[in-house]
Amino acid sequence: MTGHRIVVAGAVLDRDRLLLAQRRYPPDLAGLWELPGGKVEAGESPADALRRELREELGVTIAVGAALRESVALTGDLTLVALRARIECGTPHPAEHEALRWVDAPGLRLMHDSGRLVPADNVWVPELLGDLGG
Ligand code: 523
Repeated sequence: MTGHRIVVAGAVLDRDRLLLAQRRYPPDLAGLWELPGGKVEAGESPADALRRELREELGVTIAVGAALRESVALTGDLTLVALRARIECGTPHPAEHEALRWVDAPGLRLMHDSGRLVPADNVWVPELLGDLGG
């Protein structure tokens, strides 16, 4: 398993809305919107890593739920997975992102169709639209 790393992203859901975060880096992803998250560190589960990342990046405490079905092979040895999450405590603020935005199903579809999502995250849109009732 050396050299193989998991990146975990959070599908933070609140009723009929999903939280998106606008990346600042690297240049090819800057300005695009993602499910916030980051790399799983040694000794962490993906759920642990997501709780840590969203505390650091957004200042919230989350409860982690079921994984989204698809995972994505990124460049290098990174595999991207997504876990559903719900905010238990706090209001999200962008400590590391350019901005945050809550979108409903039409809003998510618009972000997807206009090419404003980070490329890898497009794979989750159909399943997320189902969650959002769209
Ligand atoms: N993605 C991605 N979608 C997505 C996330 C959270 C991450 O495609 N929703 C990609 C972007 C990077 C890689 O996964 O190529 C690592 O994500 P990053 O930079 O958010 O992870 P960090 O913050 O742990 O990484 P460093 O700050 O670079 O250590």
